[in-house]
Amino acid sequence: MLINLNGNLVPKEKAVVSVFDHGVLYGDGIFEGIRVYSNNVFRLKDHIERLFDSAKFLNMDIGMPQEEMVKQVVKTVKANKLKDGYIRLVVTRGVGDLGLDPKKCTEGVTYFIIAANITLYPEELYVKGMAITTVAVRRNLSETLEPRVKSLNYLNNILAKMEAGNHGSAEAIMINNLGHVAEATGDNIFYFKKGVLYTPTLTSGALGGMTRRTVLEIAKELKIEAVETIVTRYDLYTADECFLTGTAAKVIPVTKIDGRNIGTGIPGAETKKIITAFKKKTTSLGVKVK
Ligand code: PXG
Repeated sequence: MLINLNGNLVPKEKAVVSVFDHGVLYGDGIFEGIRVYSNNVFRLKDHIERLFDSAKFLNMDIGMPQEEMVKQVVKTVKANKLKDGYIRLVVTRGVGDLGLDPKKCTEGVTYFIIAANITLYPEELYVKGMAITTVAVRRNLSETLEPRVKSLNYLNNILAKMEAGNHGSAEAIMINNLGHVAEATGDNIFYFKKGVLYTPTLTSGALGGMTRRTVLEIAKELKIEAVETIVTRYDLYTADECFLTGTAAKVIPVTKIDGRNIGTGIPGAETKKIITAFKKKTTSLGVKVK
């Protein structure tokens, strides 16, 4: 496996970062998780745009234009001959000194790109649907750490995931300080009610997911009414169908929430339509690497 470390392809063993890197010391950094489907890097340019927006929020200069980062990703995928898989792109503030002042990072950002694989949930859950639970840990607030920034601070989500695990659940639904549903720990959430598709607004505390965006585009194409709105647990419990979306998760049906069956307790017909349409898009929308 070859890792792209600051533009150089190096073997896995040599791909190391300094203990004085502020990504390690303070979580001062950002990342993207991107999938490759049949030699197509899905929505690559959109992922890089989101990365640069995260950097902008953190006032971090990535030191290259977006097009160059696209090329670095393509280079890494080609070097690893990755036809289907998962890309992890990380950018940190770079090597500094002790003390959290980012001005100490005078050498510029550190970046690395891993082209490998990922499995989030067991395959059987895609067929029978998953049971998930709401948790006590709240989603980050935009007043503290803006949840739309895909930063290296995922403790909030990790605590939520652990809490779900303690309840025997594979995934958590995260609620914000107002009691509104935000998203899952690494996935956005959608539900169907009387043929209309709903998902929480980004200001509820959701990441602007690429899979979420794709599903909203699919809804438009299939002439399904889709609404971004405030969602509470009531809406989820009384939904006809529910599913999660994410790069790692893809589109996965949810059939039980907090012990309540969603609809009839099996993956819904509308959800299956979305999954079929999503699969088609994964190989057409993006940057080809062959
Ligand atoms: N919300 C959060 C908090 C995320 O981290 C999503 C939603 C879905 O966004 P995309 O753009 O992927 O549709 C994410 C993405 C992992 C992993 O290692 C997590 C994500 C992506 C890839 C891998 O668990 N989260």
